[in-house]
Amino acid sequence: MIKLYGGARSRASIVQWYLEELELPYEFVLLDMAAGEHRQAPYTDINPFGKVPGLVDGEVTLFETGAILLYLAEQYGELKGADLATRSIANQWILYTNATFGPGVFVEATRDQELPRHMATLEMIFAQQAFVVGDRFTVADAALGSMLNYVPMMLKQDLSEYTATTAYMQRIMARPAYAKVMLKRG
Ligand SMILES: N[C@@H](CCC(=O)N[C@@H](CS)C(=O)NCC(=O)O)C(=O)O
Repeated sequence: MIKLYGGARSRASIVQWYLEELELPYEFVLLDMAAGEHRQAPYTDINPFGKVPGLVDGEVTLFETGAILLYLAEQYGELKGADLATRSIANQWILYTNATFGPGVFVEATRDQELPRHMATLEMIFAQQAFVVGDRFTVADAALGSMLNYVPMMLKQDLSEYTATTAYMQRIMARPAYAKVMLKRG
């Protein structure tokens, strides 16, 4: 069975949400991050950098949220058997989220400049389509949708002027798998 390693409040939730979307059986291995369990063996056999999430599926051992999402989509999800162009577009959005949007928006020093730039472009995209890659939910939404919803939640940024994007964020939040994993707090 797939084993997902994470902390109580960590990016492992993004992977867990996508596992729920795919309706895959999995075990969530909760690491005691306050006690530093993620920085010690045996977890460092999965991620030698001591960060979560990590995933083990049979012979496959992975770390990095984006790499894990892409693996799951290709192995079990909508990218199974997809052509190179389709897989590359998913990869593009996952990399955009984690390498461009995330660092630009979540780093305080660049936020004021970067957030409006990203939001203006995303607004044009979501004014035309319901999801990141068209009219249906894909792994690209697991990556970008989770990160976008973190913006008001964690950074207390008001995104209400971006009406098409906030409607997209609501669509993401209304998904049963998202609610089950991401909104179960307290
Ligand atoms: N780019 C990595 C970031 C991983 C990361 O920074 N994870 C955090 C939790 S959200 C972590 O493990 N922090 C603990 C630490 O750095 O000691 C990914 O998306 O997997």
